[in-house]
Amino acid sequence: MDEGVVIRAGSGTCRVAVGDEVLLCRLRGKLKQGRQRAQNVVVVGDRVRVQPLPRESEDAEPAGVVEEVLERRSRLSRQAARRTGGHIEQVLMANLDQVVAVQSVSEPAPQGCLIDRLLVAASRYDAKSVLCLNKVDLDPAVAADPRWDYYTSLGVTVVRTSAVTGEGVAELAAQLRDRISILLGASGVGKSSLLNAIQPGLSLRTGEVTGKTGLGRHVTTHTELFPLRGGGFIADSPGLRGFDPWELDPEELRHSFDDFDDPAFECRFRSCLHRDEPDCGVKRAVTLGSVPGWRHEAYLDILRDLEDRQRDLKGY
Ligand SMILES: Nc1nc2c(ncn2[C@@H]2O[C@H](COP(=O)(O)OP(=O)(O)OP(=O)(O)O)[C@@H](O)[C@H]2O)c(=O)[nH]1
Ligand SMILES: [Mg+2]
Ligand SMILES: [Zn+2]
Repeated sequence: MDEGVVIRAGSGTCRVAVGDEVLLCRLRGKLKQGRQRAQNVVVVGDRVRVQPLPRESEDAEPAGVVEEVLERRSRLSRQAARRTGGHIEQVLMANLDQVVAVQSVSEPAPQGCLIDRLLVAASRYDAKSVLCLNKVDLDPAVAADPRWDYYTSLGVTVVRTSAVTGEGVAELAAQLRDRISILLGASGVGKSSLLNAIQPGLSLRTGEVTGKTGLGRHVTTHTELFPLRGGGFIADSPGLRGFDPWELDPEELRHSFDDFDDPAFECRFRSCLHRDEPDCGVKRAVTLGSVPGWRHEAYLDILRDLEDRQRDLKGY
């Protein structure tokens, strides 16, 4: 039996890279049983044992059967959207080292706190994080906003890129080398374009951003993992509409905002959620300017969602 890496997963089938070959595989029936929902049995990045099937003809696609999914050393999960089932873990990728949160400076313009949500998820799963600010050619002033450098102080690597001019692309490629990463961000921010720039020949499909709404068209429809020539793997993914980290409670959320740690020592209540409580050190830090207001807003936004969800679960 061969060991390989899942580079693309569908329902009941997946593509597995075994050495230089890619096998179209179905899953052994017993794998689909158990408590786990079918969509999470095998995800991109999973290491699997595969039984190759005999070739039916010379030009038939190599095929096999996934017999076993090896234990995941890490994963990145979110809460499935309500319309697809509510309180269900959706594993986006397994065995990753790094999350690259991609945001364009314009077209689409930075939206709310998606970046902060992705960084929370990365820290929740102990993945390294990179913030890639793309399309810097379109609006150098937004690209230069010190807000982005604030993330550097949180331990995030910030890279400014343009898939069109090539600016910063080598720097991004250097961050990906020898690591297993996933590109995440809204539709149209340029994830696939960046991969095409990093590795010409991938020829991933990209799409215009709609003029009227300024939103992407959800061109990429599957998460797919690609080996990088310089070493490492990178996954491209479909544009996100939002991101709810899986199984995060308010307590953990506070701890994933590292910049709140110091000011939180000054909160009157140890259990302070930095919202309506009196004598809150974090709110004071916002007033004094040492924590930016938008970080506090992002935190409150995620907190509100977590609490809404907990309320839904309890059924009131
Ligand atoms: N000006 C400029 N345009 C870019 C840049 N990067 C990408 N684009 C354009 O932005 C549009 C969307 O790019 P895609 O690469 O398809 O975006 P995506 O993030 O993969 O989008 P989804 O697959 O829908 O999630 C395309 O028209 C690209 O040509 C950039 O750095 N500068
Ligand atoms: Mg894409
Ligand atoms: Zn507080």
